[in-house]
Amino acid sequence: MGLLQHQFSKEFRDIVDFVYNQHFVLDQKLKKEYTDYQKMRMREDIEYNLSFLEISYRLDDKTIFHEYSLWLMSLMMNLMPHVGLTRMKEKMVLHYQLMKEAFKIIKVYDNIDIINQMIDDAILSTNNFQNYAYDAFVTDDRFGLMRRKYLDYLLKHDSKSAMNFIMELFNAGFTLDEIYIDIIQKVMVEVGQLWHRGDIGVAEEHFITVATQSVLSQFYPIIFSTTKKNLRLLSCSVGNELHEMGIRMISDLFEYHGWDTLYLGAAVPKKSILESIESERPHVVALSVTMPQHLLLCRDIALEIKTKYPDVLVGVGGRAFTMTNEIWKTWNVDLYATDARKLIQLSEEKVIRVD
Ligand code: B12
Repeated sequence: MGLLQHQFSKEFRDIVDFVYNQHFVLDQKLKKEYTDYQKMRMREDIEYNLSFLEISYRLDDKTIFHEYSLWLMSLMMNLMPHVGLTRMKEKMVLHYQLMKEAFKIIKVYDNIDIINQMIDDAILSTNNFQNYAYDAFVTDDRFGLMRRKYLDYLLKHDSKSAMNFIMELFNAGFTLDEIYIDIIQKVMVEVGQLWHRGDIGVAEEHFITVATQSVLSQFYPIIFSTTKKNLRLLSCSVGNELHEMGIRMISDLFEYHGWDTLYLGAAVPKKSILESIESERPHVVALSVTMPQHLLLCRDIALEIKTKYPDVLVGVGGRAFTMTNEIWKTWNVDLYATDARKLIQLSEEKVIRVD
């Protein structure tokens, strides 16, 4: 999980230290058994778990930590099946109890009751955990077999056939929206689940991601040759988010549908986003978040854009929002959608009304 950099407050660091140290106090053997590397990974994991609790608290959305506790239990069972379900539940519950103890002793937030409720909810869902329900991958929609075929090529490391297959689909009349959303987006979600279940490793996940980016780039000559509508989109991922394929796909499909697009990638400072809005005057700004830790920054950026440029339509989306209790409804934003096709449709409806 080391890829996720999260800025904690000083007090939150103390919580991490407390939980980390208590694990060794409770299990004296661990100190001798664990290598320095294992200790470092353990600290990172504690930070990672607490970062979900922190963002859940700061956004006042309990769903984030609830969803995370289920995802985590499933991940742990896949990583360490030999531990067994009962023992794993005990370990996780102990971990949550240490968190509660830490918050009791170290004062971080005023409303400790909410923190306790969130941790109690995680304990409950851990104790009730049976199996993480995945969506069926090959469904009976007309793209199911195509997804299977594309993924199988990539799992066999045959990127050339994967590329040719996708191009053949386009030549056979499938639209770019269908190829991007009904095939590639769903394959990428499945890739994440394969990683989560322990069926493929990080290297495999990275290979498939890179190969898929090459597959998408084949379409650039087509995407950039469409007739333009004099509508502009500015898009980026928020914070130090490394997930940017979803928002890149959004930008590609807007361009394909006749918009002029400016895709800024990831890790763009708020100041630079605002400067780009000033110079480009886009009709729509799309902000993407995959890891919930970046939601707070997304809210701040969206708010500032709406304050300075009330006529610009601001859209938010990405996987992080599906882990919330529809949090975008409480923000001052204009658009939310779960895929690029819906966002294009909503944007075109709303832009016409504003112009
Ligand atoms: C590829 C991938 C990566 C790549 C990203 C490369 C890249 N260039 O983007 C790399 C290797 C960097 C990566 C890293 C990590 N990842 Co990762 N990753 C994925 C994976 C498999 C696919 C992401 C993707 O491209 N999806 C396809 C796109 C098309 O879908 P999308 O992003 O959702 O976008 C669509 C919609 O959401 C919507 N949308 C998106 N943005 C916007 C914006 C607006 C305005 C609107 C309206 C709509 C909208 O439209 C898009 C297109 O239709 C996902 C699995 C998943 N379920 O998504 C895991 C996943 C997101 N990763 C995960 C994790 C844990 C990590 C890591 C922490 C560890 C790891 N696995 O290596 C790090 C963290 C990195 C960081 N600091 O951010 C978890 C997150 C779980 C959680 N609890 O939140 C997932 C869900 C895997 C899993 N099933 O467990 N990852």
